[in-house]
Amino acid sequence: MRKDFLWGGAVAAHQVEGGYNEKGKGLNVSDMMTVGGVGKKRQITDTILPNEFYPNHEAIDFYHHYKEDIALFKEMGFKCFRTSISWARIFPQGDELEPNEEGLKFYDAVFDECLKYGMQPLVTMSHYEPPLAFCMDYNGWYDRRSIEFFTRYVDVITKRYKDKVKLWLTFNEIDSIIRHPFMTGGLIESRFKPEEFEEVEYQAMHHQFVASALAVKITHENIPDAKVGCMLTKLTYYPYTCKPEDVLEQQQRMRQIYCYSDTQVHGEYPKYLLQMYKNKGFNIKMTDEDLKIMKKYPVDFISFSYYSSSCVAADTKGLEMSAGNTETAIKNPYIPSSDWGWQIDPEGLRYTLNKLYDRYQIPLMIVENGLGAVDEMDEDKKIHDNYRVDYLKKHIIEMKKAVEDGIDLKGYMMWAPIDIISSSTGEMKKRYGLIYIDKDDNGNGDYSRYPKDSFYWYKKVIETNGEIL
Ligand code: BGP
Repeated sequence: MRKDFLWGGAVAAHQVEGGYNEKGKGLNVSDMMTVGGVGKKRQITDTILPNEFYPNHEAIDFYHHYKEDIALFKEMGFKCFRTSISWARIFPQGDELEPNEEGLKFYDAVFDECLKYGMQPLVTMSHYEPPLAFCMDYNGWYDRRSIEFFTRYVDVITKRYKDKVKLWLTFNEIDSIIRHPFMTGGLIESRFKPEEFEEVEYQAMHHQFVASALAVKITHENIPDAKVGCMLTKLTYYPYTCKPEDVLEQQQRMRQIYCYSDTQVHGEYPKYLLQMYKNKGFNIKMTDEDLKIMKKYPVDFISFSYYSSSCVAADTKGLEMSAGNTETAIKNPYIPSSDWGWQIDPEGLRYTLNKLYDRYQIPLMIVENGLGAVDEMDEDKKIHDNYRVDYLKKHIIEMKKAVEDGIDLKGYMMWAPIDIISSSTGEMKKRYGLIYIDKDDNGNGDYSRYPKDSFYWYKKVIETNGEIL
Protein backbone atom coordinates (compact mmCIF):
# COMPACT_ATOMS: atom_id res chain seq x y z
CA MET A 1 0.00 0.00 0.00
CA ARG A 2 1.09 3.62 -0.50
CA LYS A 3 3.37 4.94 2.25
CA ASP A 4 0.86 7.46 3.59
CA PHE A 5 -2.02 4.95 3.61
CA LEU A 6 -4.31 5.68 6.55
CA TRP A 7 -4.80 2.50 8.54
CA GLY A 8 -7.14 2.86 11.47
CA GLY A 9 -10.52 2.28 13.02
CA ALA A 10 -13.88 4.00 13.26
CA VAL A 11 -16.56 4.60 15.87
CA ALA A 12 -19.38 7.08 16.43
CA ALA A 13 -19.81 9.27 19.49
CA HIS A 14 -23.18 7.89 20.59
CA GLN A 15 -21.97 4.29 20.38
CA VAL A 16 -18.93 4.81 22.59
CA GLU A 17 -19.03 7.93 24.69
CA GLY A 18 -21.77 7.56 27.28
CA GLY A 19 -21.76 10.60 29.58
CA TYR A 20 -25.11 11.33 27.99
CA ASN A 21 -25.97 14.20 30.31
CA GLU A 22 -22.53 15.31 31.42
CA LYS A 23 -21.37 18.91 31.33
CA GLY A 24 -24.38 20.35 29.61
CA LYS A 25 -24.90 17.79 26.85
CA GLY A 26 -28.47 17.67 25.54
CA LEU A 27 -30.31 14.47 24.66
CA ASN A 28 -30.00 13.26 21.11
CA VAL A 29 -31.99 10.68 19.17
CA SER A 30 -29.59 7.85 19.99
CA ASP A 31 -30.08 8.49 23.71
CA MET A 32 -33.71 7.45 23.23
CA MET A 33 -33.04 3.95 21.91
CA THR A 34 -33.56 0.78 23.89
CA VAL A 35 -32.06 -2.67 23.27
CA GLY A 36 -33.52 -4.74 20.43
CA GLY A 37 -31.65 -7.85 19.41
CA VAL A 38 -32.09 -10.34 16.61
CA GLY A 39 -35.64 -10.28 15.34
CA LYS A 40 -36.70 -7.60 17.84
CA LYS A 41 -37.18 -3.96 17.02
CA ARG A 42 -35.54 -1.26 19.12
CA GLN A 43 -37.95 1.01 20.89
CA ILE A 44 -37.72 4.72 20.23
CA THR A 45 -39.33 7.02 22.77
CA ASP A 46 -39.40 10.78 22.93
CA THR A 47 -39.01 10.87 26.68
CA ILE A 48 -36.85 8.80 29.05
CA LEU A 49 -38.96 6.04 30.60
CA PRO A 50 -38.21 5.10 34.24
CA ASN A 51 -37.88 1.32 33.88
CA GLU A 52 -36.20 1.17 30.54
CA PHE A 53 -32.52 0.55 29.83
CA TYR A 54 -30.87 2.95 27.39
CA PRO A 55 -27.51 1.46 26.40
CA ASN A 56 -26.10 4.62 24.85
CA HIS A 57 -26.40 6.54 28.11
CA GLU A 58 -23.23 4.87 29.36
CA ALA A 59 -22.18 3.16 26.12
CA ILE A 60 -18.60 1.97 26.77
CA ASP A 61 -17.81 5.09 28.78
CA PHE A 62 -15.26 6.39 26.30
CA TYR A 63 -16.11 9.77 27.85
CA HIS A 64 -13.99 8.76 30.83
CA HIS A 65 -11.75 6.14 29.19
CA TYR A 66 -10.66 7.97 26.04
CA LYS A 67 -7.03 8.24 27.10
CA GLU A 68 -6.76 4.52 27.74
CA ASP A 69 -8.58 3.70 24.50
CA ILE A 70 -6.56 6.02 22.30
CA ALA A 71 -3.37 4.60 23.85
CA LEU A 72 -4.55 1.13 22.81
CA PHE A 73 -5.27 2.37 19.27
CA LYS A 74 -1.78 3.78 19.23
CA GLU A 75 -0.39 0.44 20.35
CA MET A 76 -1.93 -1.04 17.21
CA GLY A 77 -0.18 1.68 15.22
CA PHE A 78 -3.29 3.57 14.04
CA LYS A 79 -2.51 6.38 11.63
CA CYS A 80 -6.06 7.63 11.81
CA PHE A 81 -9.02 7.42 14.17
CA ARG A 82 -12.53 8.14 12.96
CA THR A 83 -15.11 9.35 15.44
CA SER A 84 -17.98 11.83 15.38
CA ILE A 85 -18.77 14.95 17.33
CA SER A 86 -22.05 14.71 19.16
CA TRP A 87 -23.93 17.79 18.01
CA ALA A 88 -25.92 17.91 21.28
CA ARG A 89 -22.69 18.14 23.29
CA ILE A 90 -21.95 21.40 21.47
CA PHE A 91 -25.49 22.72 20.92
CA PRO A 92 -27.65 20.85 23.46
CA GLN A 93 -30.97 21.81 21.87
CA GLY A 94 -29.64 22.30 18.34
CA ASP A 95 -30.91 25.86 17.92
CA GLU A 96 -28.83 27.88 20.41
CA LEU A 97 -26.75 30.81 19.27
CA GLU A 98 -23.81 30.03 21.55
CA PRO A 99 -22.04 26.68 21.91
CA ASN A 100 -21.48 24.73 25.10
CA GLU A 101 -17.83 25.34 25.99
CA GLU A 102 -17.61 22.17 28.10
CA GLY A 103 -18.60 20.06 25.11
CA LEU A 104 -15.98 21.72 22.93
CA LYS A 105 -13.34 21.08 25.59
CA PHE A 106 -14.07 17.37 25.59
CA TYR A 107 -13.25 17.05 21.89
CA ASP A 108 -10.18 19.25 22.31
CA ALA A 109 -8.95 16.66 24.79
CA VAL A 110 -9.81 13.71 22.52
CA PHE A 111 -8.13 15.21 19.45
CA ASP A 112 -5.08 16.29 21.46
CA GLU A 113 -4.72 12.76 22.69
CA CYS A 114 -4.78 11.43 19.10
CA LEU A 115 -2.32 14.04 17.88
CA LYS A 116 0.02 13.31 20.77
CA TYR A 117 0.54 9.89 19.17
CA GLY A 118 0.66 11.18 15.59
CA MET A 119 -2.82 9.81 14.86
CA GLN A 120 -5.01 11.90 12.57
CA PRO A 121 -8.61 12.41 13.65
CA LEU A 122 -11.19 11.87 10.91
CA VAL A 123 -14.36 13.49 12.16
CA THR A 124 -17.98 12.89 11.17
CA MET A 125 -20.10 15.97 11.79
CA SER A 126 -23.34 14.05 12.11
CA HIS A 127 -23.57 10.34 12.87
CA TYR A 128 -27.13 9.53 14.01
CA GLU A 129 -26.95 12.25 16.66
CA PRO A 130 -29.41 15.06 15.94
CA PRO A 131 -30.37 16.78 19.22
CA LEU A 132 -33.73 15.53 20.45
CA ALA A 133 -35.13 19.03 21.03
CA PHE A 134 -34.39 19.87 17.40
CA CYS A 135 -36.53 16.88 16.39
CA MET A 136 -39.33 17.66 18.81
CA ASP A 137 -39.52 21.43 18.26
CA TYR A 138 -38.69 21.67 14.57
CA ASN A 139 -39.42 18.22 13.09
CA GLY A 140 -35.69 17.75 12.58
CA TRP A 141 -34.39 18.02 9.06
CA TYR A 142 -37.85 18.54 7.59
CA ASP A 143 -37.69 22.15 8.72
CA ARG A 144 -35.58 24.41 6.54
CA ARG A 145 -34.12 26.10 9.61
CA SER A 146 -32.17 22.87 10.12
CA ILE A 147 -29.69 24.21 7.53
CA GLU A 148 -29.04 27.30 9.62
CA PHE A 149 -28.64 25.38 12.90
CA PHE A 150 -26.34 22.79 11.40
CA THR A 151 -24.10 25.25 9.58
CA ARG A 152 -23.73 27.28 12.77
CA TYR A 153 -22.53 24.09 14.48
CA VAL A 154 -20.17 23.33 11.57
CA ASP A 155 -18.72 26.83 11.71
CA VAL A 156 -18.09 26.49 15.43
CA ILE A 157 -16.39 23.09 15.25
CA THR A 158 -14.29 23.82 12.19
CA LYS A 159 -13.04 27.09 13.69
CA ARG A 160 -12.33 25.47 17.03
CA TYR A 161 -10.51 22.40 15.67
CA LYS A 162 -8.88 24.02 12.64
CA ASP A 163 -5.38 23.10 13.77
CA LYS A 164 -6.36 19.61 14.94
CA VAL A 165 -8.70 18.10 12.37
CA LYS A 166 -8.02 18.14 8.64
CA LEU A 167 -10.25 15.28 7.55
CA TRP A 168 -14.03 15.66 7.83
CA LEU A 169 -17.15 13.77 6.78
CA THR A 170 -20.49 15.58 6.68
CA PHE A 171 -23.36 13.11 7.23
CA ASN A 172 -22.78 9.48 8.10
CA GLU A 173 -24.64 7.28 5.61
CA ILE A 174 -26.65 10.22 4.27
CA ASP A 175 -28.77 7.75 2.32
CA SER A 176 -30.04 6.19 5.55
CA ILE A 177 -32.63 8.93 6.10
CA ILE A 178 -34.91 6.82 3.91
CA ARG A 179 -34.32 3.68 5.99
CA HIS A 180 -34.23 5.12 9.51
CA PRO A 181 -35.69 8.60 9.35
CA PHE A 182 -35.59 9.29 13.11
CA MET A 183 -31.92 8.46 13.65
CA THR A 184 -30.66 10.24 10.56
CA GLY A 185 -33.20 12.95 9.98
CA GLY A 186 -34.82 13.42 13.37
CA LEU A 187 -38.20 12.76 11.72
CA ILE A 188 -41.00 11.46 13.92
CA GLU A 189 -43.14 9.47 11.53
CA SER A 190 -46.38 9.63 13.53
CA ARG A 191 -46.48 13.41 13.07
CA PHE A 192 -47.01 13.11 9.32
CA LYS A 193 -49.68 11.62 7.10
CA PRO A 194 -48.53 8.13 6.06
CA GLU A 195 -49.08 8.85 2.37
CA GLU A 196 -46.90 11.96 2.60
CA PHE A 197 -44.05 10.57 4.63
CA GLU A 198 -41.82 9.54 1.75
CA GLU A 199 -41.98 13.05 0.36
CA VAL A 200 -41.15 14.38 3.83
CA GLU A 201 -38.04 12.18 3.87
CA TYR A 202 -36.84 13.50 0.51
CA GLN A 203 -37.53 17.07 1.60
CA ALA A 204 -35.41 16.49 4.73
CA MET A 205 -32.76 14.90 2.54
CA HIS A 206 -32.71 18.01 0.35
CA HIS A 207 -32.00 20.13 3.41
CA GLN A 208 -29.16 17.78 4.32
CA PHE A 209 -27.68 18.05 0.82
CA VAL A 210 -27.68 21.85 1.03
CA ALA A 211 -26.28 21.74 4.57
CA SER A 212 -23.61 19.28 3.48
CA ALA A 213 -22.53 21.53 0.59
CA LEU A 214 -22.42 24.50 2.94
CA ALA A 215 -20.40 22.40 5.39
CA VAL A 216 -17.85 21.82 2.60
CA LYS A 217 -17.73 25.58 1.96
CA ILE A 218 -17.40 26.54 5.64
CA THR A 219 -14.78 23.89 6.34
CA HIS A 220 -12.63 25.01 3.41
CA GLU A 221 -12.93 28.63 4.48
CA ASN A 222 -12.01 27.86 8.08
CA ILE A 223 -9.39 25.19 7.30
CA PRO A 224 -7.86 25.75 3.86
CA ASP A 225 -5.92 22.47 3.92
CA ALA A 226 -8.89 20.33 5.01
CA LYS A 227 -10.53 17.61 2.91
CA VAL A 228 -14.24 16.99 3.26
CA GLY A 229 -15.95 13.80 2.19
CA CYS A 230 -19.45 12.44 1.86
CA MET A 231 -20.26 9.13 3.53
CA LEU A 232 -22.45 6.42 2.03
CA THR A 233 -23.83 3.10 3.11
CA LYS A 234 -22.35 1.04 0.36
CA LEU A 235 -25.16 -1.36 -0.21
CA THR A 236 -24.07 -3.63 -3.02
CA TYR A 237 -26.70 -5.54 -4.93
CA TYR A 238 -26.28 -8.25 -7.52
CA PRO A 239 -29.04 -9.40 -9.85
CA TYR A 240 -30.33 -12.69 -8.44
CA THR A 241 -30.17 -14.24 -11.91
CA CYS A 242 -29.12 -13.11 -15.38
CA LYS A 243 -32.76 -12.79 -16.39
CA PRO A 244 -33.06 -9.32 -17.99
CA GLU A 245 -35.83 -8.36 -15.58
CA ASP A 246 -33.57 -9.11 -12.59
CA VAL A 247 -30.74 -7.12 -14.15
CA LEU A 248 -33.09 -4.19 -14.71
CA GLU A 249 -34.31 -4.45 -11.15
CA GLN A 250 -30.73 -4.29 -9.94
CA GLN A 251 -30.05 -1.23 -12.09
CA GLN A 252 -33.04 0.54 -10.58
CA ARG A 253 -32.03 -0.42 -7.06
CA MET A 254 -28.47 0.80 -7.58
CA ARG A 255 -29.81 4.20 -8.62
CA GLN A 256 -31.35 4.45 -5.17
CA ILE A 257 -27.81 4.04 -3.84
CA TYR A 258 -25.91 6.18 -6.33
CA CYS A 259 -28.24 9.16 -6.22
CA TYR A 260 -26.58 10.36 -3.00
CA SER A 261 -23.03 10.24 -4.29
CA ASP A 262 -24.10 11.50 -7.74
CA THR A 263 -25.57 14.56 -6.02
CA GLN A 264 -22.69 15.18 -3.63
CA VAL A 265 -19.89 14.55 -6.12
CA HIS A 266 -21.37 16.15 -9.24
CA GLY A 267 -23.10 18.87 -7.23
CA GLU A 268 -26.47 18.38 -8.84
CA TYR A 269 -29.41 16.04 -8.65
CA PRO A 270 -29.22 13.25 -11.21
CA LYS A 271 -32.00 13.40 -13.80
CA TYR A 272 -33.32 9.97 -12.79
CA LEU A 273 -33.93 11.21 -9.24
CA LEU A 274 -35.78 14.33 -10.38
CA GLN A 275 -37.81 12.12 -12.70
CA MET A 276 -38.66 9.85 -9.78
CA TYR A 277 -39.95 12.90 -7.82
CA LYS A 278 -42.06 13.81 -10.83
CA ASN A 279 -43.41 10.29 -11.27
CA LYS A 280 -44.38 10.13 -7.61
CA GLY A 281 -45.91 13.59 -7.69
CA PHE A 282 -43.48 14.95 -5.08
CA ASN A 283 -43.04 18.66 -4.73
CA ILE A 284 -39.63 18.98 -3.08
CA LYS A 285 -39.07 22.62 -2.25
CA MET A 286 -35.66 23.78 -3.45
CA THR A 287 -34.55 27.27 -4.31
CA ASP A 288 -32.23 28.31 -7.14
CA GLU A 289 -29.77 29.39 -4.47
CA ASP A 290 -29.84 25.85 -2.97
CA LEU A 291 -28.98 24.36 -6.34
CA LYS A 292 -26.17 26.88 -6.86
CA ILE A 293 -24.69 26.03 -3.47
CA MET A 294 -24.84 22.30 -4.17
CA LYS A 295 -23.11 22.84 -7.52
CA LYS A 296 -20.41 25.09 -6.12
CA TYR A 297 -19.34 22.94 -3.19
CA PRO A 298 -19.05 19.25 -4.08
CA VAL A 299 -17.15 16.89 -1.80
CA ASP A 300 -13.41 16.25 -2.08
CA PHE A 301 -13.61 12.50 -1.62
CA ILE A 302 -16.05 9.65 -1.10
CA SER A 303 -16.09 7.55 2.02
CA PHE A 304 -18.32 4.59 2.67
CA SER A 305 -19.19 1.68 4.92
CA TYR A 306 -19.05 -1.82 3.50
CA TYR A 307 -20.18 -4.89 5.39
CA SER A 308 -22.09 -7.08 3.06
CA SER A 309 -23.85 -7.55 -0.25
CA SER A 310 -27.15 -9.07 -1.31
CA CYS A 311 -29.31 -9.71 -4.35
CA VAL A 312 -32.41 -8.27 -5.98
CA ALA A 313 -34.94 -9.88 -8.27
CA ALA A 314 -37.97 -8.70 -10.15
CA ASP A 315 -40.06 -11.39 -8.53
CA THR A 316 -39.07 -12.18 -4.96
CA LYS A 317 -41.77 -14.79 -4.31
CA GLY A 318 -40.37 -17.87 -2.57
CA LEU A 319 -36.85 -16.42 -2.27
CA GLU A 320 -35.08 -16.30 1.07
CA MET A 321 -34.28 -12.84 2.43
CA SER A 322 -30.96 -11.84 3.99
CA ALA A 323 -30.53 -9.60 7.04
CA GLY A 324 -28.83 -6.24 7.44
CA ASN A 325 -28.99 -3.42 9.96
CA THR A 326 -31.25 -1.23 7.91
CA GLU A 327 -32.05 -3.02 4.74
CA THR A 328 -32.92 -6.51 3.71
CA ALA A 329 -32.71 -8.03 0.27
CA ILE A 330 -32.50 -11.51 -1.21
CA LYS A 331 -30.04 -13.96 0.19
CA ASN A 332 -27.15 -14.84 -2.08
CA PRO A 333 -26.82 -18.65 -2.05
CA TYR A 334 -23.09 -18.50 -2.88
CA ILE A 335 -21.77 -16.66 0.19
CA PRO A 336 -21.84 -17.23 3.97
CA SER A 337 -23.56 -15.11 6.62
CA SER A 338 -22.59 -13.65 10.02
CA ASP A 339 -24.29 -14.55 13.33
CA TRP A 340 -26.67 -11.69 12.61
CA GLY A 341 -27.43 -12.91 9.09
CA TRP A 342 -25.36 -10.29 7.24
CA GLN A 343 -23.85 -11.89 4.19
CA ILE A 344 -20.07 -11.91 3.97
CA ASP A 345 -18.68 -10.95 0.57
CA PRO A 346 -15.04 -9.77 0.43
CA GLU A 347 -14.96 -9.83 -3.39
CA GLY A 348 -17.90 -7.44 -3.25
CA LEU A 349 -15.57 -4.88 -1.69
CA ARG A 350 -13.23 -5.00 -4.71
CA TYR A 351 -16.24 -4.77 -7.00
CA THR A 352 -17.62 -1.81 -5.04
CA LEU A 353 -14.34 0.10 -4.99
CA ASN A 354 -13.95 -0.29 -8.73
CA LYS A 355 -17.56 0.66 -9.39
CA LEU A 356 -17.25 3.84 -7.35
CA TYR A 357 -13.94 4.83 -8.88
CA ASP A 358 -15.14 4.14 -12.43
CA ARG A 359 -18.12 6.39 -11.82
CA TYR A 360 -16.47 9.30 -9.99
CA GLN A 361 -12.68 9.24 -10.38
CA ILE A 362 -12.09 10.98 -7.05
CA PRO A 363 -10.29 9.57 -3.98
CA LEU A 364 -12.06 6.92 -1.94
CA MET A 365 -11.83 5.94 1.69
CA ILE A 366 -13.25 2.87 3.42
CA VAL A 367 -14.47 4.18 6.76
CA GLU A 368 -16.36 1.14 8.07
CA ASN A 369 -15.84 -2.58 7.54
CA GLY A 370 -16.05 -5.26 10.20
CA LEU A 371 -17.79 -8.25 11.68
CA GLY A 372 -20.40 -8.23 14.45
CA ALA A 373 -20.09 -11.54 16.32
CA VAL A 374 -20.57 -13.17 19.71
CA ASP A 375 -17.21 -13.37 21.50
CA GLU A 376 -16.38 -15.73 24.35
CA MET A 377 -13.72 -14.87 26.89
CA ASP A 378 -11.73 -17.85 28.17
CA GLU A 379 -10.45 -18.39 31.73
CA ASP A 380 -7.25 -16.48 30.96
CA LYS A 381 -9.30 -13.51 29.82
CA LYS A 382 -8.33 -14.15 26.22
CA ILE A 383 -10.64 -13.86 23.24
CA HIS A 384 -9.71 -16.03 20.28
CA ASP A 385 -11.63 -14.27 17.55
CA ASN A 386 -10.14 -15.98 14.52
CA TYR A 387 -13.50 -15.49 12.67
CA ARG A 388 -13.01 -11.70 12.92
CA VAL A 389 -9.42 -11.95 11.68
CA ASP A 390 -10.65 -14.10 8.82
CA TYR A 391 -13.32 -11.54 7.86
CA LEU A 392 -10.97 -8.55 8.00
CA LYS A 393 -8.13 -10.38 6.29
CA LYS A 394 -10.28 -11.42 3.33
CA HIS A 395 -11.60 -7.88 2.90
CA ILE A 396 -8.12 -6.35 3.07
CA ILE A 397 -6.90 -8.82 0.42
CA GLU A 398 -9.68 -7.68 -1.91
CA MET A 399 -9.01 -4.04 -1.05
CA LYS A 400 -5.38 -4.52 -2.09
CA LYS A 401 -6.50 -6.07 -5.37
CA ALA A 402 -8.71 -3.04 -6.03
CA VAL A 403 -5.70 -0.79 -5.46
CA GLU A 404 -3.78 -2.89 -7.99
CA ASP A 405 -6.74 -2.39 -10.35
CA GLY A 406 -5.87 1.32 -10.20
CA ILE A 407 -8.29 2.97 -7.77
CA ASP A 408 -7.18 5.89 -5.58
CA LEU A 409 -7.72 4.73 -2.01
CA LYS A 410 -6.69 6.91 0.93
CA GLY A 411 -7.38 4.69 3.88
CA TYR A 412 -9.08 1.81 5.62
CA MET A 413 -10.89 2.33 8.93
CA MET A 414 -12.13 -0.95 10.29
CA TRP A 415 -15.35 -0.92 12.34
CA ALA A 416 -14.83 -0.89 15.24
CA PRO A 417 -11.50 -1.02 17.03
CA ILE A 418 -13.29 -1.55 20.33
CA ASP A 419 -16.60 -3.18 21.27
CA ILE A 420 -19.40 -0.64 21.11
CA ILE A 421 -23.18 -0.41 21.24
CA SER A 422 -24.75 -1.68 18.03
CA SER A 423 -26.50 1.15 16.25
CA SER A 424 -29.32 -1.02 14.94
CA THR A 425 -30.01 -3.28 17.91
CA GLY A 426 -28.49 -1.51 20.92
CA GLU A 427 -26.74 -4.73 21.87
CA MET A 428 -23.27 -5.18 23.38
CA LYS A 429 -23.48 -8.85 22.55
CA LYS A 430 -22.92 -8.01 18.91
CA ARG A 431 -19.23 -7.25 19.17
CA TYR A 432 -17.12 -5.70 16.43
CA GLY A 433 -14.06 -4.80 18.46
CA LEU A 434 -10.41 -5.73 18.46
CA ILE A 435 -10.66 -4.81 22.15
CA TYR A 436 -13.20 -6.49 24.40
CA ILE A 437 -15.27 -4.46 26.86
CA ASP A 438 -16.56 -5.97 30.05
CA LYS A 439 -20.19 -4.95 29.66
CA ASP A 440 -23.29 -6.92 28.72
CA ASP A 441 -26.69 -6.15 27.25
CA ASN A 442 -28.14 -5.29 30.64
CA GLY A 443 -25.39 -2.86 31.50
CA ASN A 444 -23.50 -5.23 33.85
CA GLY A 445 -19.72 -5.18 33.81
CA ASP A 446 -16.85 -3.03 34.97
CA TYR A 447 -15.85 -1.59 31.59
CA SER A 448 -12.38 -3.18 31.66
CA ARG A 449 -10.66 -3.37 28.29
CA TYR A 450 -9.04 -6.61 26.99
CA PRO A 451 -7.19 -6.84 23.66
CA LYS A 452 -8.47 -9.79 21.60
CA ASP A 453 -6.33 -11.95 19.28
CA SER A 454 -7.46 -9.71 16.41
CA PHE A 455 -5.80 -6.75 18.16
CA TYR A 456 -2.36 -8.30 17.77
CA TRP A 457 -3.14 -9.40 14.24
CA TYR A 458 -4.18 -5.88 13.12
CA LYS A 459 -1.09 -4.41 14.80
CA LYS A 460 1.04 -6.62 12.54
CA VAL A 461 -0.99 -5.65 9.46
CA ILE A 462 -0.38 -1.96 10.11
CA GLU A 463 3.27 -2.48 11.03
CA THR A 464 3.88 -4.16 7.68
CA ASN A 465 1.65 -1.74 5.75
CA GLY A 466 -0.66 -4.59 4.81
CA GLU A 467 2.09 -6.96 3.68
CA ILE A 468 1.61 -9.57 6.40
CA LEU A 469 -1.97 -10.63 6.73
C1 BGP B 1 -23.34 1.43 10.02
C2 BGP B 1 -23.34 2.60 10.98
C3 BGP B 1 -22.56 2.39 12.22
C4 BGP B 1 -22.52 0.96 12.73
C5 BGP B 1 -22.49 -0.10 11.66
C6 BGP B 1 -22.76 -1.50 12.15
O1 BGP B 1 -24.49 1.47 9.25
O2 BGP B 1 -22.79 3.75 10.36
O3 BGP B 1 -22.96 3.34 13.18
O4 BGP B 1 -23.36 0.74 13.76
O5 BGP B 1 -23.39 0.18 10.62
O6 BGP B 1 -24.12 -1.70 12.38
P1 BGP B 1 -24.74 -2.32 13.69
O7 BGP B 1 -24.18 -1.54 14.82
O8 BGP B 1 -26.17 -2.18 13.53
O9 BGP B 1 -24.29 -3.72 13.71
